[in-house]
Amino acid sequence: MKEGAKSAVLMELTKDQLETGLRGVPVGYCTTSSVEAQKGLFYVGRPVEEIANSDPEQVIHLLLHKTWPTAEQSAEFSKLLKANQGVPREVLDTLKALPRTGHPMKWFIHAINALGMVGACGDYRRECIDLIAKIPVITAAIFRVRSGWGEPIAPRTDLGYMENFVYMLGVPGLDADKTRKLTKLMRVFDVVHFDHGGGNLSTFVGKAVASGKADMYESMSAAMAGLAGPLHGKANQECLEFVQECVAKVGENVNADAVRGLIQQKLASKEVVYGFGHAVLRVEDPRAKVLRATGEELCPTDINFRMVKLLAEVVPPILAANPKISDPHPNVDSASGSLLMACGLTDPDYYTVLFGLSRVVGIAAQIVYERCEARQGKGTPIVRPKYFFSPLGTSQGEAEIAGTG
Ligand code: AMX
Repeated sequence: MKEGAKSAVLMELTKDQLETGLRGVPVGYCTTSSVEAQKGLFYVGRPVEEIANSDPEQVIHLLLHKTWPTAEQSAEFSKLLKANQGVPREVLDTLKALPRTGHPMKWFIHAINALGMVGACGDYRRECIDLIAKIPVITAAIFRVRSGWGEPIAPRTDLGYMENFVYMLGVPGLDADKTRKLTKLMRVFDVVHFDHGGGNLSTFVGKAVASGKADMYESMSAAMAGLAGPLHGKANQECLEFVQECVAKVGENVNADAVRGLIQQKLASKEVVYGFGHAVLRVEDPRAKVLRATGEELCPTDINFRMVKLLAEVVPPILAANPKISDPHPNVDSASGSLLMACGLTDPDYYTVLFGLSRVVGIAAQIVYERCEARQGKGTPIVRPKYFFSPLGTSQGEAEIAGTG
C-alpha cells in the first residue's frame, strides 16, 4: 500500500461479537482452499468434487505448490515423499509404552510430537514434507500397536501414498476384495479431508502456535488437540452412531416414512440430527456427494449406507422447514463413518485419527505460507488478539469494558 493511502475497511465490529469464537472476523489470507457458501469447497480454485478421485500425491502437490503436477513432477514428488517416509525405530518404540486405554487421538498427538524430537530442523518447508511423508507410517503404527495387531509394518517404496497406508495397517482378516475397497475409500477420504479454508479450529490453532515459532510438529500436535473435540473432528464418529441408532430403531426394512417419523421425533425432543448442517455452506457439501458416490460403488447394500442415502433424501426438507436452521443439507460426516465401517475399519474411535492423517496436509501447507511466504516472506507476527479486562466477564449479563489486555 502506498504511504498515506487508507487501507480498505473490511467489517464493522460490534460489542455483541465478543465471545462468539471470532465468527466472521477476517484475520488473513488462505492460499490453499476456500469454502464458498453457495458453491462448495475449492482446493486452489478447483472444486474438490472434480479432483476427489485423483492420486492423493497430486492433490498434495497442488496444495503445496499451487499447480497441478505434470507426470514428471508427480513422479518427482512421490519420490520425495518416499525418501522421507522412514520413521526412526526410537519413535515407533515410544508407542509401545503408551496406555492402550488412551484415545487414539491422544496417541496421534503424542506421535506427532515424538516425530518432532528427531525431525525438527528449523526449516518449516522441510518439516512440512517430512511430516506429510511420515504421517501414514506413524498412523498405521498407532492402529497396529494400540489395537494389538502386531509390530508396525515397514513402508514400501513401490506403493502410492494411501495404498502404502492400507498395506501398513495390515488389518487382520481383511481379504483381498475388502483391502481393495478400503484402499479405494482411503484415497477418496484422504483427498476430501485435506483442507477446509483457513479459519477452522484445528487449522487456526496450528497457525497460531506456529506464529510463536514453535516447530511444525509442536504446532501440528496443538492443531490435532483441537481436532480431537466432538464439535470438530470427532463429529464423524458421532454421525456413524446416529446412523446406527436410526438403523436400530427403524429396523432392517429401511423405509422413508419410518425414518421421517424418527427425525421429527428427534427434532421435537431438541436432539441433533447428525450429519446435516454446516457453519458456512448453504448448499450440499460436495464431499458428502462424493462419499455417497464412493459408497454406491463399494458397499451399495450395506445397511448403514442404505440409511445414509435415505437420510440424505428425507432429512433436508424436514430441516428446511425449521427457520432457525441455516443449512439443511448433508455434510461430509453424514457418510464417512458408515463407509469406513463397511470397508473394514470397524472401531469408530480411530475415525478422528483418519481425519487428522489427512488434515495434517492442509494445515502444514498453511503453516508454511504463514511462516515463510506471508508479508513478502517476513511471515505473520505472533498471534495476539485483544481481550477486555472485566472481572466477571459476561457471566452475570453484559460485561462492562474496563480496560484493554
Ligand atoms: N440438527 C438439529 N439442530 C440443528 C442442526 C441439525 N442438524 N443444524 C443446525 N441446528 C440448530 C443449531 O443447533 C442452532 O440451534 P440453537 O439456535 O438452538 O443453538 C440452530 O439450528 C442454528 O444453527 P446454524 O446456524 O444452522 O448452524 P451452526 O453454524 O450454529 O452449526 C453445525 C453448524 C454443523 C454445528 C450444525 O449444523 C450441527 O450441529 N449439525 C449437526 C452435527 C453435525 O453433523 N456436525 C458435523 C459438522 C460437519 C463439519 O462441519 N465438519
